[in-house]
Amino acid sequence: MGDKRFNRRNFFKIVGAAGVATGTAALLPKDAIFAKSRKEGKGGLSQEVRPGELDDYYGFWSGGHSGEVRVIGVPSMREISRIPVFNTDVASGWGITNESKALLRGRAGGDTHHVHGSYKDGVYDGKYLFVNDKLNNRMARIRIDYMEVDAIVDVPNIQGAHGLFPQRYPRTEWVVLNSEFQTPVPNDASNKKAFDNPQEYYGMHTIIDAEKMEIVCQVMLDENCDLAATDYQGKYSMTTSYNIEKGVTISEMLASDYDYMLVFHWGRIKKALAAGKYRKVNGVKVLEGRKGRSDIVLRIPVPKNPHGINISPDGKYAVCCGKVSPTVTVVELDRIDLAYAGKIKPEECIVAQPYVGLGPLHTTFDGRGNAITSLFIDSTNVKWNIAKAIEAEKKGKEAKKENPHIVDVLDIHYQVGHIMATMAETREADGKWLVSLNKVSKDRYLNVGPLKPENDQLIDISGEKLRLVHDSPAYIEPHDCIMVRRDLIESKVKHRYEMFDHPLAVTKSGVERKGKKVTIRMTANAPVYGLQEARVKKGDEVTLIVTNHDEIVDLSNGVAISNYNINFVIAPYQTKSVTFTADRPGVHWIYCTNFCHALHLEMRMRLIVEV
Ligand code: CUK
Ligand code: CA
Repeated sequence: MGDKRFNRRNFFKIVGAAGVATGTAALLPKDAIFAKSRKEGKGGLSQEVRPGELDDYYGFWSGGHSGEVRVIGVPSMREISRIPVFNTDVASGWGITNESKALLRGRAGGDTHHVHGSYKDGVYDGKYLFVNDKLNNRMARIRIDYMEVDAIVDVPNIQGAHGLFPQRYPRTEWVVLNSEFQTPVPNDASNKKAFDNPQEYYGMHTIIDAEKMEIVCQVMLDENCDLAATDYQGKYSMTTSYNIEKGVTISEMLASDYDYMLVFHWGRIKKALAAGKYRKVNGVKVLEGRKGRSDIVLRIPVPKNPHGINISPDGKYAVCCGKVSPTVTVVELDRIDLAYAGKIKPEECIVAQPYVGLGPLHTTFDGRGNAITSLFIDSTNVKWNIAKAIEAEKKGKEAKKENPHIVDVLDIHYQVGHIMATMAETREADGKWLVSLNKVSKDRYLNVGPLKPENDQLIDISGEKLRLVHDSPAYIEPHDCIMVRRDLIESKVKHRYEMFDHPLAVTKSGVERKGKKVTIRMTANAPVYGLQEARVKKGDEVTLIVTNHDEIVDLSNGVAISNYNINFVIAPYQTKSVTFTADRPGVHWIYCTNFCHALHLEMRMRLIVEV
């Protein structure tokens, strides 16, 4: 149990008793953390995480049109935290502070679908998460040490920024981001001739530098790009395309009997860039990738309107989900070299096309040669064996009829989109847990009105059969997730900020006026701010900068300005700032919103706005 004096509850008692003086925090060790690892149950996987125990995996969930990312403990399925990304979050102040506004550049709102981590040698390196914004066409990077967004790159020339995947090998230098919607290029008044001519709409496969968060280039296509993947060799990225027709209505998008899996040749992309074979559109290098005009894209025909694409953890196969076809297409990645060399036809890269059921959307892997595919229409997860599917394909029609590849089918509740197994997008897929991100929960929870939660179901995949263990409600609407072994993340995550990484970190409180611009600098040490009052004049442009000087783990302060709709939280050693116009005269209390101390309620000061 450790020293009882040092847990958080007792900390409040001690500090409360010690009085209001600042610096009482120093009585406590800086990193008093006593939670324990979870004990594994007997006879299969146990989901139980007892009080005081920690989960085995960090789950990173996209938040869909909430615009955020969520951190879920697996297997408990407890929501541990939310990382605001493209949204406004009034609890933390994301979208309210100057720091977050600078990153959002005036657009707080988003639609996050795919969260993926940075890699080294095919396994997460614990440095970054990347996430797309389908709404405003950008990509954010979250630094894992603070679990906070540190960069957002706006991507011109695309719409429906959707499939996203980082380079897996040798390390993440590039991240690819797809445009699901074709548009004119450029898409502005200069090109209005194209508005009514969808044949002049194009898709883009965008490549982003993961460290610099700048666009490396875009590959222009006639097709749209839906989901994305990268191989385990650093040679190719892939996407599925469901609108090779350039349709603008559903029936037009379904007109062709087939669509494509597109494969992008990174070596040739680098060569084309070095040779200057691009044109610049909106400041971005655009490479020619259209059919018949370029050798950097390979088109593998797949049944019409495919959706997910996932790479098996052994790096051998890409699995493309049929969506409107009840099959998945298995592509052997070694054959892609041959197809690029012109030795085989693109369709000869396909080594199996097994039946899985109705509405296959996404596939994940257990690391033991099995794949698990989500079936939206059937509302099932189907487990199937990759080798058996390939073998049956070789033997022919009769062998395929028996569906020898299918291992198990599990009913889920209901209408599943993505599924993901623990570590499945890495070389170290461990085949323990599967999460089925179901779009519809219907009757699985207490009725909360017409708008119901999603239903994330936890499934034990350690045995032959898929075993449903837990239902977990999720607010609208996660699309995808990854589950990362705790040891790869935990040691990277910090308990406090580096105070002076923020150029405006405050060490001395005070008010400074330059004309109509007023800067209020103050420290926060629970339960006091560094100032008791600040006086400004009506109409002043006021910048408030606050630094939390408490080093105690988990001792965060809030800063809220009454009637000014300003509210944010500062974690240990963090600095945040806001700028506002003092347009409401009077006495306005600035108070701490984040419970910090026995005298938390007294942690307040006056902002006096004089006329
Ligand atoms: S998509 Cu939503 S269920 Cu954005 Cu990965 Cu398939
Ligand atoms: Ca189509």
